[in-house]
This record gives sequence, C-alpha cells and structure tokens, in this order.
Amino acid sequence: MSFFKKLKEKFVKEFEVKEEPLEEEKEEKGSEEDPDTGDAVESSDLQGETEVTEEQEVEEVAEVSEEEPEEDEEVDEPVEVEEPLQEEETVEEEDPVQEEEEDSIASKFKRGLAKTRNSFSSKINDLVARYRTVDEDFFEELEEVLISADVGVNTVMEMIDELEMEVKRRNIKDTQKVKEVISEKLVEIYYGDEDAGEVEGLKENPDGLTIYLFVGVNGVGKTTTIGKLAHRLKAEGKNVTLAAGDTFRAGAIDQLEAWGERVGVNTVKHSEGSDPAAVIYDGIKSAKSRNSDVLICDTAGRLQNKVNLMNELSKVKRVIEREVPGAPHEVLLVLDATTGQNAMSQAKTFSEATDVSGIVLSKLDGTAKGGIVLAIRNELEIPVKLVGLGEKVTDLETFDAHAFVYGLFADMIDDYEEEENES
Ligand SMILES: Nc1nc2c(ncn2[C@@H]2O[C@H](COP(=O)(O)OP(=O)(O)OP(=O)(O)O)[C@@H](O)[C@H]2O)c(=O)[nH]1
Ligand SMILES: [Mg+2]
Repeated sequence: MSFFKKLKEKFVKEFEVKEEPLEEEKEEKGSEEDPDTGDAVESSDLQGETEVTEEQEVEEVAEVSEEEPEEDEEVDEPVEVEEPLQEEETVEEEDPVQEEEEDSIASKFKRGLAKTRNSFSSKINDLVARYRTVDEDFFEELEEVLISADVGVNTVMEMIDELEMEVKRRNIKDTQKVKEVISEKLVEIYYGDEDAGEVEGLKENPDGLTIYLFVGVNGVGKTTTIGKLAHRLKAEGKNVTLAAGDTFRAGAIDQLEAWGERVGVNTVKHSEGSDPAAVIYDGIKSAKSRNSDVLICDTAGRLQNKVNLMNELSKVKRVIEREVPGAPHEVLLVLDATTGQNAMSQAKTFSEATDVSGIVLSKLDGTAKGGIVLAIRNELEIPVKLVGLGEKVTDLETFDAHAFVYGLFADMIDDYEEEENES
C-alpha cells in the first residue's frame, strides 16, 4: 500500500473514533481562554510589557541574589507556605467559548501545521511542476526547500542522500512520485532505523509520585504548557499539583496559579524572590500528602545570567532526585519553534545542566518552519515528546511523527487520492 494511503487510512479512522468531546472539555467550555492573554492582541501587548520589565528585574535581583547562599541545598528547614493551597475553583469569568468541538489528533496537527504546510507544499508543488523528471538539479532545489523549512542542514543532507538512493532503487523518474518518498523519509528520519515508529509518551512513576520538571528560556511557553498538561492529566483522572518554581519573574507565580485555578489543580507557591529549590521541596511534600499522582514544576526562564540559571536548575533537580528516587521522571525542555535554529543551541546548553529527557516544541502553529522537529530529533537525539499547536488549553499533543507528516502533506495526500481515483 502506498505511504500516503496508509497515513490517510490511519488518520481518517482516528478521526471517526475521537469525534466526541471529552467530558472534561465539555465542562471546561466557557473557560478556555488563556488567563493572562485574553486574545491575540493582548498577548503581544503582554509580551511587550514583559520585555520592558525584565531589564529592571535583572538589576533588582542581581542585588538581592548576592546575599543568597547559592550552593546550600539544605531546604529541610520549615519553609513557610505563603498561602493555603487553592482548594476550591474560583468563579469562571465570562470567557467566550473558544472551542466548538474537540478535534482529532490528525486534524489538530493539520491545523497547527497550516503555516508550515502552506509554504512547504507550495514550494514542493512548484518544484515538481518545474521539473518533470528527477535529476541532480531537482535534488539541489529540494535541499533548499527543506533547509528553508528549518529541517537543519545536516538532517537535510542525510535525507537527500537517502532520497537519491531510494529514487534510484525504485527507479522513479516522475517527480510527482517523489513527493511520497519524501514523506516516507521524513518519518524515517525522525524515528531513525531502529523502530517502526513508537510514539513516546511521558514516563510515569509506577510506584508513586511522578515528577515533571519544566525548563527553558523565558517566553518559550513553559507555564502555558504546564497548564495544558495539567488539564490533560486531570482529564485522564490524575491528581495533579503544580509548583511555582519561577520565583524570579514578577507575575510568574500568579500566572501559574491562574492556570491551576483554571484547570482545577493545586498550586504550591512561595513569595517572589524566594529559593526555587525550597518551593519545589514544598511542592513534593504537598503532593505526597495530598496523594497526588503528578507534580509539575515550573522554573524560571531567565536569571541574572545564564550560569546562575543553570546552577539553580541543577540544584532544583538535585532536590527532586533526593526526595523521590527515580525522579524527575521527565526533564522537559520547552523550545519555541518560531526561534528556528537558535532552539538547537538552547537544547545543548540546558542538556548540560539538567539532562533533558524530552523536548516540548511550542508554537508550531506560529511558524512556517516546522521542520525543526526533525532537526532536533535527528541531530540532538532527544525525543520531541509534546508539541504546542496553539494557545488553547487543548492545543497540546503527544508528538507523533506520522501525524506530523500527515499535517505537512495533508493537501498532497488529498491530491494524490484524487489522481489515483481518476485512473
Ligand atoms: N501560538 C502559540 N502560542 C503559545 C504556545 N505555547 C505558548 N504560547 C504563548 O507564548 C507566550 C509565552 O508563554 P509562557 O507560558 O508565559 O512562557 P514561559 O516559558 O513560561 O515564559 P517565562 O515565564 O517568561 O519564562 C504566551 O503568550 C503563550 O500564550 C503555542 O503552542 N502556540
Ligand atoms: Mg513562565
């Protein structure tokens, strides 16, 4: 069976199964909006604001931090918890309903990758129209198309080599047919040779509290992703606690807490400027006493400087390791897909400090360069575990390379079927 057909079949089936909205989401209707970013316009305002204040914060905290004994890991002394945990849901505001219905994984990928697909598809179609037969120039131009989608130079080279071999092996002359081979290779590049494409979910602790530690530079989407993930885990019936480990940025604690209230989970917090490791320590204590299944830890994206940030994250991680053997079960590095190749250097820096176990690629919906997924996986060998496909609470998906490629090639897959039906 052709690869396009396989994808189509898989995702059409999925679509039928997943049509009904989940219970949770039905309840959630009317409160789907981001608590701090009412809409697109406000969102950019907010980011603008953040940028202005960050400068000041850096100075303020630079002073404060001098008196802090950095290397002290002793956080056992009683730490006052600022406020009793949020037990009850706050009254929902008048948020307009954002989501009419919950859609399938495939349609989410399709919608979230619209920008990448539109630019990618049109370039590929244009290429195929200009070159009737496959030759070296064709591959050279294809190389450029892939690089412009941020697939990454090394990955593209590898892919072009394999494509050339495959095209020879199958004796393909017609450029139309190459489209499908490209889609197949994209999936293969992602999964490597070793397996048939297992989707990698988040690891869990089979005997107790599961802890996820979120890291990443400022503004990439850590807090938003935590909110989305908490919502999803809760919908799966899990008891979730959040820990507000970003004590650096003004407003960060409130932002996480707002997410907690919105999705109906507890947030453990201290005051601004306090020791993040102490917050996380308390988060663990609280999660254990409340019999939580999952504790999700937010962290700062920016400190006075990079070295301090990395030290702080290492310290937080050590506290987690000490308190729960085997934890953290995931160290999730959030990367903003719109930053392109810069994300690669962030991944390298954070990996050194915290042993990143998985990537969350946020804002895939906001870029035409979704190919970065492949570069990250292929060049860094860190799996992409989750992708952010929009700003809504349900716009977080487990990464699935087949759904991703389906999202990229959806138009072509449709065309392909039409062609097949005609003949
Ligand atoms: N379009 C889109 N926007 C997103 C996505 N994920 C996050 N955002 C937006 O990105 C902005 C920053 O997100 P935050 O969650 O505050 O980022 P952060 O990493 O916690 O930032 P700091 O707390 O400053 O370190 C917000 O406006 C989010 O709504 C996504 O998948 N798609
Ligand atoms: Mg944050």
